[in-house]
This record gives sequence, C-alpha cells and structure tokens, in this order.
Amino acid sequence: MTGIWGILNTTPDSFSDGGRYVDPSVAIDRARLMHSQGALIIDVGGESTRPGAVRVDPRIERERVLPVIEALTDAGIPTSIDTLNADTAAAAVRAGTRIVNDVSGGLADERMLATVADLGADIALGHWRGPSEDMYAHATYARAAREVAGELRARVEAANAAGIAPARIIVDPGIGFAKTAEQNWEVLRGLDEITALGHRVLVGTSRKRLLADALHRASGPDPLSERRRDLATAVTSALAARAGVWAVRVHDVAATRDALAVAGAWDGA
Ligand code: PMM
Repeated sequence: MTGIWGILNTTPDSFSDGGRYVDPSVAIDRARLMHSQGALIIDVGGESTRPGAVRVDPRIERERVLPVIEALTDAGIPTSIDTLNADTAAAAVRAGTRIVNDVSGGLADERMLATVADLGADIALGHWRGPSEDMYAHATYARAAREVAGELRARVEAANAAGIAPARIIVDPGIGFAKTAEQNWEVLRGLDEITALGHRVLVGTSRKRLLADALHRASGPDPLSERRRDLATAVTSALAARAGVWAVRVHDVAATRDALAVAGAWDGA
C-alpha cells in the first residue's frame, strides 16, 4: 500500500504554501491534521526549493524547523527533514527525525552523505542537476526516465560508499527539478525504470507546474485554484501507486488518501 508524506513548509516563500506555516504553533496544528488524515510522515522544510529560489542561511532554516520537529516528536508524529544542509539534517535527527530528505541526492552539501551515515538515519535521495536558481539550464534529456534512473543509481552508489546501508535509501525522481513539464510526464510514464533500482520510491507531484499545464490544456482560461491542483495531485498519486511507488509527497493528504483508497478498491486490495 502506497504511503503518504504530508508537506509542511515552514518557509515564507515556497511556491504554493509559502508563508502559511511560519508560526510554529500553526505549523504543528497543520501537521497534526495531516497525521490524523493518514500521513505516515510529516516532511518538514525550512528552505524553499521552488524554481528561482535563493538559498537561506542554515541557521534561519534550523530556527524554522527545529521547534516543529521537537513538538511533533513529543507528540509521537514521525517526521522527515527536507534540507540540503548536512548540519540541519544532523540537528533535525538529534531532535527526533528519522529520515533526511535531500532533493539534491547529497550533491548540494559534500558532507551530507557521511553525516547521514554517522547519524544512522534513512535518506531520500532526489534527482537533481543543480541549484534552483538555474535548474532549467540543465533540462536536456534524450530519454528522461532512463537518464534519471541512471543518475539516481550513481547517487545510491555514492551513499553506499559513504556508509549508508542500502535498506536505508529511498529514491525520488525529483519531479519539477531540472525538468520541463513534458520531461516530468516522461519520467512519470517511465517510473518502472526508477522502481527497478530496487529501493523504496518516493514521488512528489503536489501542485507542481506540470499539473497546471495539463489543467490549462483541459480548461483554457479557468482560474487555477488550489483545489484543482489538489484534485490533479490526487489523480497522479493514484497513478503513481499503480506504478508501484512506496510513498507520495502531498499538500492535501485527505484528497490523496481518498484517491489511494479508490485505486486500492479497483485493484481489489
Ligand atoms: N519537491 C519539493 C520539495 N521537496 N522532496 C522530495 N523528496 N520530492 C519532491 O518532489 C520535492 C521535495 C518542492 O515542492 P514544495 O515547494 O511543494 O515543497
């Protein structure tokens, strides 16, 4: 059964929920709600990775995420830390997080993989070709799914070499990172190339631009509400579940929970 990660961005500038969960008590309420709706993990982030985002001082990042992680750990709610910084990952694990979610697959901070190995935490390795400022400069692929799988395999090998056990590794094709909308769809169509790596697979499409493109094609100039993006995300979640992914990372946990339940009923699960 595909699991759900609930997104909690404690940032003022994330592309869809920026500014909403900067106040720790509001963030914690949001996390509790997502947990009660069926999220396995609350993915806490303190630095936006949206296209064009500028880097945040790691001390500010830690001030944003640590109070939330501590409170959720006390409440028995499992978390992951969405960070590019090894020091933030270490502080989060000391505060109770068990999974480090690094969208750069360990490339942004050369100390990340060794740090996670020392911490004994799990790691989600994302497919990444460069910082958000200019990631579209790297969006060239002949066969997107195959190349993404090959580059992820190299990150898995680097993680193993740093001392992270294979069972601790999750891979993520990095939807929206250095990929055009069409390349993202190509990767999703080829998810079997990613599941063939033999690790748990995490996929994040929630509210991303590829969905906006598909919705615009369907309805022309209708306004693109959050509700429509969440409904579209529920559909991609069900399709990703069908492709055998281990978990999907979403903003609207209840919509995806329902979509997965219906897809499961179709499959007789
Ligand atoms: N996408 C974003 C941030 N973190 N983590 C993983 N593992 N996979 C993703 O696709 C991913 C991520 C950017 O989206 P957001 O601003 O909605 O968090």
